[in-house]
Amino acid sequence: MKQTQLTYKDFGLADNPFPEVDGPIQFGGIGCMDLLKFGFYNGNAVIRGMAMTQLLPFAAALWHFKNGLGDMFSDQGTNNPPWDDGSDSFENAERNLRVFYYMMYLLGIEYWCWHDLDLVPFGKSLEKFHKNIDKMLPVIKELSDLTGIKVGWTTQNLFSHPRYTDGAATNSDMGSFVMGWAQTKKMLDVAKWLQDNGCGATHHTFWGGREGYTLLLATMIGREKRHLATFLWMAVRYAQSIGLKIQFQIEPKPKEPSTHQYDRNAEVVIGFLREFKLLPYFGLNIETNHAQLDDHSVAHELTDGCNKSLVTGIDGNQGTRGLGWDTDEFPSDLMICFETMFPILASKEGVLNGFLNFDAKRNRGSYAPVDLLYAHILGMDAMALGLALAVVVLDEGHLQKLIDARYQSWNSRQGAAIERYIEDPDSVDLEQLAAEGYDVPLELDPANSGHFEAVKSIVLRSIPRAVALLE
Ligand code: XUL
Ligand code: CO
Repeated sequence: MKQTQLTYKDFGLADNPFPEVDGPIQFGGIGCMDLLKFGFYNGNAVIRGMAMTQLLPFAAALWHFKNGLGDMFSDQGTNNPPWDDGSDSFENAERNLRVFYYMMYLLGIEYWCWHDLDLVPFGKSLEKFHKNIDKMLPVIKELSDLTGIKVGWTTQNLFSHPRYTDGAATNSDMGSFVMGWAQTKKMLDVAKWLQDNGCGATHHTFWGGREGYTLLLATMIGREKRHLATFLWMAVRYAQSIGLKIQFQIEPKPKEPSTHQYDRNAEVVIGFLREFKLLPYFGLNIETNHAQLDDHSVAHELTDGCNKSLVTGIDGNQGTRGLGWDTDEFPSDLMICFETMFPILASKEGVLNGFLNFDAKRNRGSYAPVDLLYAHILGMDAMALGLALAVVVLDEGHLQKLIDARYQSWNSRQGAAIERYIEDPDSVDLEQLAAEGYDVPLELDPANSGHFEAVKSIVLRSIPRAVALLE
């Protein structure tokens, strides 16, 4: 981040989009009640020897910045900010990007993520659309040079255009596959340009919202899955052919808008990638609300991915419990934020090698421009607290002691022999082991209890020390 203080004018804006603040958002101290300051996120804190920006590599989502805040019951949105004239013009798109950059600058967010369609409107043809993207790239460079804020990941929107009603890679109509490839290839070229011009774009995401089916009875599942794998192989080989080094990532989601999405969850994606020999080329971008839609927690998804060193990003948000659809709310639930950061910090890498993207929108009722600041401040505060809580729980060791005790029986010679069995069939005498099974006491040994409630108490009682870490 550049040191000298910038104003909205430096971003090429005629009017101040956020007159409520006169410079970058500051840390106001723990629990500070000035809501335009951070109350937990302390950009100067150093935890585990790492800067906050390394531990929490926040990214903002351009699509939600521009989200009109309509919903399935009303196309009429509530978000009509003064800088947006509602037109499909290039100038309007550019002004939005400039305000977006200014917003990130104020918040101290160092990365952003975008679909092709977020940047400029599609317009009348794919050709014109791509020309407009090219026209905007120098603006990205200007703003990136001004602020140091870089693109985290790029992606392509293969779910909004009517052409993609039945998916892109998995469409029954090959024309949609081909058009989807044109959009994808273009975004890989764009990523190459951004990289070559010092604007970031180290990651590229595939979220297949309609890569699944609506009506199973009308669908050739096997053929569609193979088409999806083909599409991904095309991206891998094309990137290689243009010398683009980029971390590809799949963002799983079980459904919505499709009835069933082929990239259902981490486990399913890992199996799919393995089947089509794509595993070396892809990571996982795990989204909290998607995990919830799969009736799982974000911790489950991240733990699955982290165990295989496959997590390359997080879309940090949350849903409304029990609602059943993707509400993409800014994270505010401390336990969810703890569950997000815990598997990352507990992993072999110990840090997220990717972006913590706020794939989150304001509530329909929060339509003031300043709510963009409140919303990101909320998410950053919540994640900082979740991070600190994960650090305390991990580093103090109380949890590990209980877990070690729980599994202690496996530390015997016999436990080690059984654990070796897959690789070494001679390590277990199957007859002998079954004979010993007759001698296993039928009563449970209290020494082996999981003490699950005590485990939860450890987390709760770590909160005060977590708060202190952020001071
Ligand atoms: C939709 C979603 C997408 C992806 C990018 O649920 O999460 O915005 O993050 O395509
Ligand atoms: Co997402």
